[in-house]
Amino acid sequence: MKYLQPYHGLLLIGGGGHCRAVLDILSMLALNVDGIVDNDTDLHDVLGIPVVGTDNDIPNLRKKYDAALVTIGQIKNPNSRRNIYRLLKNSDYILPTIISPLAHVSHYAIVDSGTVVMHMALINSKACVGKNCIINSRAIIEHDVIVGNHCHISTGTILNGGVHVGDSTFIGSGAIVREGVSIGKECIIGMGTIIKHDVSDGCMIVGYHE
Ligand code: JB2
Repeated sequence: MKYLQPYHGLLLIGGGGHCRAVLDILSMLALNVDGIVDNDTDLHDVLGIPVVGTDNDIPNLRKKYDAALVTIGQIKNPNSRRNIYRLLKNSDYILPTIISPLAHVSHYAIVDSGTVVMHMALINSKACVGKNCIINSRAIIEHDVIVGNHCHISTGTILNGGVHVGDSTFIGSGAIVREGVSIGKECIIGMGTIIKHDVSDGCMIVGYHE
């Protein structure tokens, strides 16, 4: 089945591994991608989709493409994703919300624009996820969780009920956050970390946070 595409021309910004994973979701949704923007001028196509320019071309490409999505991944530094998101907004692109058909997003949850919810992720009732986030494969965002803008909740992470995550925070694969805990903005939580207590803005935590 082809979903109704509510815009003409979709660009993906960043043509690496994360982009290829997003392309898999878009193909399941039967949504066309019309071009990739990547700063690597040696990259000519991604899974058959042409690279049509670099970031310098983004404002001009708006004449041809209505919508765009940031598909640069994010491990330790949110800056590229955040800057490109702002450039896209300032250039007047539509930033769609993309939800894998293999994910479950509660009817009572909110997921904001430019965010991708990847295969097998769960976003439960009354959860709220901000703009330009990656909710990666098999992440669990439980009821009443709030995730800010520009966050990457990585593969298999568990955010239990009522957890708050500030803007631009990265939470690595398989991390588990106790219910009700608040994690500040611009934090880096390493892969597999168990978080039992609140974390202040800008902290990097790896291992076990008692
Ligand atoms: O500022 C940029 C920019 N920075 C890197 N603008 C544009 N337009 N493109 C940029 N890129 C491009 O993103 C690189 O040239 C490269 O093609 C791509 C990054 O690819 P890579 O495969 O190294 O990483 P990724 O960001 O797609 O994926 C990371 O994050 C995902 C969430 C990986 O760590 C994955 O394993 C992870 N699943």
